Amino acid sequence: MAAPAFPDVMRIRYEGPKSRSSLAFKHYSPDEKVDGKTMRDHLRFGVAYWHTMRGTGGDPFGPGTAVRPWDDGSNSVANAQNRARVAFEFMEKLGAPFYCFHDRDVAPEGKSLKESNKNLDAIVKVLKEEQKRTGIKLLWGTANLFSNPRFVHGAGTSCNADVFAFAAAQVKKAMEVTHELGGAGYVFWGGREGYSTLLNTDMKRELDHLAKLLHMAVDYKRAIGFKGQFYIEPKPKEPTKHQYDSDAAACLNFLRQHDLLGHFKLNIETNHATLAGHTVQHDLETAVAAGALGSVDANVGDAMLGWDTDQFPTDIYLTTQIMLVVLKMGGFTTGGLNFDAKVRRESFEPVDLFYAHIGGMDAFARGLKIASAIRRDGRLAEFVRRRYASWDSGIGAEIEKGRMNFKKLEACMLKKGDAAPNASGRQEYLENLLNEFI
Ligand code: XUL
Ligand code: CO
Repeated sequence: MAAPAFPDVMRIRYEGPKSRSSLAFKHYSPDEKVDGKTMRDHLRFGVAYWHTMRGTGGDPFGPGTAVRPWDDGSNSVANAQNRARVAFEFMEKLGAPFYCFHDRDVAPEGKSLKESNKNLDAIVKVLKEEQKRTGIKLLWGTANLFSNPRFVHGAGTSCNADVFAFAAAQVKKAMEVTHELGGAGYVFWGGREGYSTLLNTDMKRELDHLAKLLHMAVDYKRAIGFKGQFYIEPKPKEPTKHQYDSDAAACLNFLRQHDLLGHFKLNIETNHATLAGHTVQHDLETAVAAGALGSVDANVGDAMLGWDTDQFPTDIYLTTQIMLVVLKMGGFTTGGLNFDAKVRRESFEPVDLFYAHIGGMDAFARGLKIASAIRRDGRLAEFVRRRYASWDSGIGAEIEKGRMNFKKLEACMLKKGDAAPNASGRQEYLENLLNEFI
């Protein structure tokens, strides 16, 4: 048994709002029930392996700053195996029930696909042992189809058919290991599936190819008996100028057009929605309306910066609004709240990883409790219900039932002379109402 990587950190416990300990939960009390379900089961927190275990703090202006004493800095399988054990020490001490990874986060890429697959198997063996030892589960797996230079023109949308084939092989393997580890889901994030200039791009052909890749994944899922949920994760920009999966609506349209909608749900990430010019609630609601909200990548951007800063969410207003949508849809089934977030470059010590996750978990615990209280109170839902009351009877109900047409509606209005007066939208009143609970 190796020496602990976080010797000074004990298991993070719930100490309540009065606690002054920085390494304790003030609000996340995993066994406490909210609306008949434990907070653990409501929130289904996941740790993102790529940020937490592989993030270095590097940026375009300077190298990484992160101090990670357990990491020997090499690309060896032994180092990756050790890192996997450290990941589980971290998650066990934190009390995170889930984690998520890309194939290339957990295992080094080899000189050939064969060697990469072998490396991955060697790490999956450790992940499996550690899952068994700790009870921590895999929320979702995915393949990194964007870092290696071969994916310079994309993966499923590459102009190079060989690259498409390589991507398919990589997804196949990543699906197999996700299945082997009992993953509850598998994510497809677009990576470099987009373009920088239309001058060199056959957009229709690229999109058709992407659909082909996803259909092959659906077929292979059936072939190996993988029962986890497939997700698409929308993002509008970064790394390419125009990402095909730019937002929830674009993803849903793509899935519908290519007859894939029944096989996929969406994994909505806060900072991706905001980069698309939406609030995260907008993209969550868009997904829910299509019966396709699967999971959430929990993070937040910076209002001052126009890129994917992947910060830990600490804003109670935000977490409340996310949890209002999640509760409205009846909670997560296969999905959860995966912290696709990283500590700042200036927060380079190992203990900062704990502070970051504790903050995110407490913020969501509060969001959950507040959202639940708002729902129990009922005034917000009642306001919205009443706002649409004209659709519950009379002309509105007839339209909804499909019993109306232009001629009948014209006759109605000719008789009535004008529409009934409108009522106030009461935005300020509703904002005050929300603040009563926050
Ligand atoms: C990139 C991003 C990815 C996906 C998984 O912005 O969010 O890490 O979550 O590939
Ligand atoms: Co993400």
